[in-house]
Amino acid sequence: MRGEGSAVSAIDDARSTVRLMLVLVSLTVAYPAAATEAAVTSAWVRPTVPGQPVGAAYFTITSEQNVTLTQVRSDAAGTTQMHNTTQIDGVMRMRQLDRVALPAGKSIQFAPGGMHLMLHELKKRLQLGDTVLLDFILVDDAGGQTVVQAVAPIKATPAQ
Ligand SMILES: [Cu+2]
Repeated sequence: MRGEGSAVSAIDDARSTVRLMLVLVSLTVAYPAAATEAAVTSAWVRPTVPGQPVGAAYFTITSEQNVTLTQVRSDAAGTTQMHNTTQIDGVMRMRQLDRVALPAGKSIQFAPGGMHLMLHELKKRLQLGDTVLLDFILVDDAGGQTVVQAVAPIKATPAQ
């Protein structure tokens, strides 16, 4: 009987664990209500010449919370990669970044010569005067995801 009793309470425990998990799941689903506030400024994209398969985008992003930038998608590109330009033994190299930390309140710059977004599998030629959409995927410490969208004009230089 004793064994039976503990088996029953084990089932009860399992049930309450499931119930607790369901509560946690609904909290996670409800989480986007407390979305991350982030601002993207000075976004721009380099024009491409006909046949050029790869483009580059630049921007400044500032988040009000500590978040991680895990991806930037674009309507103009099949795939994208965040890169950093580094100089090793006098040779410029590009290194892919899986994630970029955005500490609260700190402006993080993607600019020529440093971090940049590579636009691969371009769907069209990037022409001066057109715009490109960029979707920034931000993940907070609790795993909550926010997407911030920015419109990036196609320009030859950022000041133009
Ligand atoms: Cu690159």
